[in-house]
Amino acid sequence: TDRFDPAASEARWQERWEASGCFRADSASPKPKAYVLEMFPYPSGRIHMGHVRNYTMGDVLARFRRAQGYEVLHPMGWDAFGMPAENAAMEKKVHPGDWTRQNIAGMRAQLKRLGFALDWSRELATCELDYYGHEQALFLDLFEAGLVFRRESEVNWDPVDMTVLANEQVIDGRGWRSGAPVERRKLNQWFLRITDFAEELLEGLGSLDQWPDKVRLMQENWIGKSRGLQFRFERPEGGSIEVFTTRPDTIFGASFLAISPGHPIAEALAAERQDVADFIALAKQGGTTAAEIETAEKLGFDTGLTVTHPLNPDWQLPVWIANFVLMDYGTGALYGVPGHDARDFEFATKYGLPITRVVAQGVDGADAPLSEAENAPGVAVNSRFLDGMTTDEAKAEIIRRAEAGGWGQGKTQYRLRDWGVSRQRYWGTPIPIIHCDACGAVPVPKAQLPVVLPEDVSFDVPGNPLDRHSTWNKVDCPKCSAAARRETDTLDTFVDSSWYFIRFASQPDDKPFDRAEAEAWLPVGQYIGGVEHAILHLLYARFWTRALERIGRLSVKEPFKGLFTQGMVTHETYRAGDGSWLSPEQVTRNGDDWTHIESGEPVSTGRVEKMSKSKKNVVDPDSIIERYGADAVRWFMLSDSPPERDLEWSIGGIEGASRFVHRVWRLATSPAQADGNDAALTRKLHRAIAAVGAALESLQFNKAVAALYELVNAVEKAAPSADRTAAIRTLVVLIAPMAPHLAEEAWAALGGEGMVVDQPWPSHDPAMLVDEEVTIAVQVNGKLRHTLNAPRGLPREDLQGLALGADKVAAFLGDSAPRKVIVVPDRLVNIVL
Ligand code: ANZ
Ligand code: ZN
Repeated sequence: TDRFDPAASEARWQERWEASGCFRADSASPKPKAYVLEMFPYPSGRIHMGHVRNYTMGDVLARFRRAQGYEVLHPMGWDAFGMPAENAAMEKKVHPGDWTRQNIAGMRAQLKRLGFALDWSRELATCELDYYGHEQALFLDLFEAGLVFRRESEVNWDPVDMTVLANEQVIDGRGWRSGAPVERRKLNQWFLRITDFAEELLEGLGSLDQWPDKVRLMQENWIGKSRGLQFRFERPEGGSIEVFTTRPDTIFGASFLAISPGHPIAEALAAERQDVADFIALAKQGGTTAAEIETAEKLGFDTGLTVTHPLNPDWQLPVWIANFVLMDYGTGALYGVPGHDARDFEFATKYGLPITRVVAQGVDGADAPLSEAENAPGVAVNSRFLDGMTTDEAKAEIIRRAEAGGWGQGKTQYRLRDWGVSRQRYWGTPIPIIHCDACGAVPVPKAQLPVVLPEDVSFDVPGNPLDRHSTWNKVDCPKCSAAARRETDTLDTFVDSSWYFIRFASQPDDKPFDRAEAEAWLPVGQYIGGVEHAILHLLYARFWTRALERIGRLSVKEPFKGLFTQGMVTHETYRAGDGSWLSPEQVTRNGDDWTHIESGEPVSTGRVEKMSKSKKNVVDPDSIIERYGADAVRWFMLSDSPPERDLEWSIGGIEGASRFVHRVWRLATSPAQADGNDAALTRKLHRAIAAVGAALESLQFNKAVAALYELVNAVEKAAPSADRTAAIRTLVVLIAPMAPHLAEEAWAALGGEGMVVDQPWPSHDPAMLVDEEVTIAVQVNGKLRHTLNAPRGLPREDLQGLALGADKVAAFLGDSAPRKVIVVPDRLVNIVL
């Protein structure tokens, strides 16, 4: 056995772990608990390197915690509902369920080949009845508690395919299949009242000290708390228009009023005037995401209406309808201040509306020209009684006057919107509601749950197959028994991922979770995933947990105690002469140049980018595992970069990792038995134990790897001794979280008892960490004249003797005896002449 054979060894140990049940989490265990979780994957088809990196990190931590004596919960499942399965159904004529379950089977096998320490007995898939049925029950709990409501809201509508589109199906404002410009359309949809939790979700961020600051900041911005003023502009013909502003200090810079195309005044006008109706239709084109609305070209329509400025009865402002004003934010209307708001500036420039400076960086800046909107705070100018006040003072002054004058009210506003959870799609959790003409929207009685998603659906025409199902959507009203209609919207898949970590912790058949069991594990101690989920998923999961807490189902407020967001796996990109992308397998290197294997043509190399199918710069984990083994892949994933940074995939890197695996194997199998001690090596071993432990504790996997490299170097160099043999055994335990198969095989080769996976984490002797030697500064009359090395803890008299005896010092002394010698042990000897 001089060569380690990953293929044979890995399969063997994976089977043994499975047979021993060692990764099963026992909720009733008296041991302290550790819940390690990586964001569960969407079963898109195959595991990619990003998954491998993410799950390897979690796995190392899970194995480390286990060795430390924790009862570890480290589960895996599938975020299995969602659009791609329906797209596959439309394109490949395969049922979304079949497509999804096949993908799960394939990806599960891939994960198993990587040897992850997962409790597969708790595996779940959100598309299965024993998950989404419980989700329906939770939805009804929230419904009863008043946290669910229905409201008209805008969706993306494809006018050619006659279907609602998900945001990701809108590409540059057009339907992904029809290519037709997307319109906004109003539909009745279900919402969760996340805005009720805005303040506590914001405050809760303060307690999440094991989260990256940047993620907390992103959530804070998303919640977007701001203090502002809501106030009325009176209309000369009677009535008024309410606006919300966060910059009341700019009130004298107002140039126009803008209302949303969905504003009641706009709709009333449209009912009478065709030109208004036409404009509104135009303004509603384009997607519904805030980002799209923000970047779309500004469009306006002058209604001819005017309003009166609240602080000057002689000042009339024109009322425009503008496409950038959202209906569901503030009051759906704003007053435009082009001098100090970028959107207003663009709008005013386009339509020739006045632009006035009302904020400057000093009172003498009142006349400085404006070449763009300046939104920085400063002092008020051109603003009558506000002139000279700071922005904050001026804000407070206007709010005070508005409240005193009864024309406005100071208001705290959150940018956070209620969470629209309705999706007009098939492959999702059916919303358990029944619509009755007489009784309205009636929740499905819990005894009638689950509402099972029908299997017999067709995807030959666009739209939601549930709408055109011949029987499924026809039901009797649970209240009055009249013929009624089932809700055909399904839940946003973010609902599915908002509580899967609870279901992992406890999965009884008859309810979503057992409270005591769930609380034994929660909160998740360490959550690991991509930063792309920094806002939505993490915020929704925090909300869902708090909602359950509020309705008395759980006493946990924050679901994820620690959060870690790992970097991406990147790879160089390659392009053929015609500009098309080439995959790494299609190219070969000669010297500094690359060629296309098939055509022999030269290839240009592009930037190092995240591995993605579109750029073809992906490396498939399977072929790499095949070639180098799982441990080498795991080792490489951990070694080259700090885990929060991007990791560039390279053949050199994986080959280096593979060589290392074999080096460790040779150490473990080289039978250099000998007696005798090696104090220096033992000292290095203890340092490595401490360093690896500290690195894993703080998720600095690359540092753990570096410490292990050092230790392996030291062991290789050391002469055979009993200490060396012992060091190799400990090394194997230290390496086990990262390269578990190698560790097991080596452990067995060393005659270790049982499996490495059951070995406790080694402890180090703190005394061994201290340097044996210290450097002593020798001063003569306070000036540094010499340094010498001495054993740590050498008594004063000995140090003094060493210093005085040194040749260099003797030269300074000459014949005279020192007047005084000051000794600071382990640090300094000062000789005063
Ligand atoms: C006047 C003003 C002057 C504004 C200025 C900004 C800068 P945040 O801070 O994100 O909460 N606004 C109000 N309602 C809106 C709506 N329904 N759709 C789009 N924009 C709307 O945004 C608050 C600001 O966004 C408000 O303050 C308002 O413009 C605009 F120098 O009022 B501001
Ligand atoms: Zn009824």
